[in-house]
Amino acid sequence: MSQAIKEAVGAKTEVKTYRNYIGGKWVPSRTGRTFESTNPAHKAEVLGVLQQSDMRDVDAAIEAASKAFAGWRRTPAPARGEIVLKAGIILEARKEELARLMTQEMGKVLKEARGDVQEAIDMAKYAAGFGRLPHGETVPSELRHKWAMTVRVPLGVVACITPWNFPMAIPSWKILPALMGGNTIVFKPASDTPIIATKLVEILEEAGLPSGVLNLVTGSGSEVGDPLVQDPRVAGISFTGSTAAGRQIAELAGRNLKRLGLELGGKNAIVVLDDADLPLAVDGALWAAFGTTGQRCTAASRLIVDKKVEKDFTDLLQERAAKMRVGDGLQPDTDMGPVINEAALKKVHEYTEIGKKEHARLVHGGDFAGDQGWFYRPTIFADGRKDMRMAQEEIFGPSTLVMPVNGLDEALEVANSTQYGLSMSIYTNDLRKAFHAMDEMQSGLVYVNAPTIGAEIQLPFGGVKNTGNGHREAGTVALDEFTEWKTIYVDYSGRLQRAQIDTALGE
Ligand code: UN1
Repeated sequence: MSQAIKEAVGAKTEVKTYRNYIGGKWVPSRTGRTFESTNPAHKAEVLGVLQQSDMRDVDAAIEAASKAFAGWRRTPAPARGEIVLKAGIILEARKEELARLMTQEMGKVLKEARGDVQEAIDMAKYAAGFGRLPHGETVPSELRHKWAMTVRVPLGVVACITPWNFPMAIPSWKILPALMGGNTIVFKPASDTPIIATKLVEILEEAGLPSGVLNLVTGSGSEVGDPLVQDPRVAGISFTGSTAAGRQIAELAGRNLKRLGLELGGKNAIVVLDDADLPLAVDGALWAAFGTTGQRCTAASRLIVDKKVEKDFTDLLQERAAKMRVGDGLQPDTDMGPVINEAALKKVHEYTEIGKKEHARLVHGGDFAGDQGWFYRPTIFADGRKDMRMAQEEIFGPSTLVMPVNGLDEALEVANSTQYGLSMSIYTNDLRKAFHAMDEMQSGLVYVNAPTIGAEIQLPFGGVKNTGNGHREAGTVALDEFTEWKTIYVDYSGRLQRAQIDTALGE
């Protein structure tokens, strides 16, 4: 029964309280304080009560993770993989239930929530296989009777700090490879989506993860995140969120020379050349700008279009946006759900005001869409220029800017004109232009004739410039963020052999 129906029939609503998971036990916070998780499509609907933790809970979680480390590090990687695979199988069996919960807690439409859970299932199946892959190299030594090789070793206790926009997929990109690398974890999920994060932890527990290997602490960035990243017992941090928060974490982590993987903001662009398949480009732009209500770090908030086709493109896009239904993502006819919370709604609208002041031309939307939830209309501005704030700053909502250009060179120059570099795409049927763009686009992901969103887990994910710090998640390199290399030499000659000095040619 939905909250609305319960209220209508006067039924008493039972709201579940969720706890932290520390050392294999579900425990309340030492603060005695709690916070609520609500449904962004029905502001009044409380989905659950969560622990408002502080540094004491963080301390207990780090302690538990530190204690569990020796046992987990020594657990053979194939055995670690069995647990991760089992978690994937449980996720698969519970996909629909988890997707529905995700739509309620995060707001994305149901088919996208299914995709989010699917991304975690894919990651579990993929990461489980790491347990049986080579984890180093053997390399010839310069000297006789000597072996040289490398092995991956875990970092130790790692902190996984995750955002609300992919509340199942992104934690799985971090937690599962970190586990496969032999690390133990303190997981701090975003406070907008703590229930779905709790479900992921429950599933890993059910799959057989030993006590203390994964610990969950819910609460704010200042009370949980800050002490977590500053604690000297935490060897590595993996964070996805805003560039401002990432910069702060990097400063704190830098003082202690911690391993740090950052996945930060984006201002992604779709380039549409005059020879492009225009309806295809419009399909892509609509999906990349308004899918997940524009709340993907890969969302296309800039549409850089050749002047020769810009009017047709914009008209078509406007027509399509006008048909989009905004509402509760559980309703099958909803095309776009709410934004995550009131602050996000205000921010999106603030950028509408900024766009108008900067004389961008409002083509569609620019207004709220009902007050039951945090709804905003799909918003399109045109006549964009690269010096506009709308063209430079991440909005993280359903707002996009059409930017007219003359030809490929100007398109690429505009595309590369921000501090970010996560995802870019080009629509063209000219092979030479496509390859030129692939070479020149300053971004971690490049798509040809496809939108900026929709990365697959078997390839590396991450960005350049201020989008990150050089790390990549997922793909064959997923373990790089969570392991160190150990180089081992074994000399069985029985005598002192000096590298670079003794020649191996003689006996
Ligand atoms: C994000 O928005 O932070 O490529 C991740 C995509 C998704 C992941 C997005 N697979 O759009």
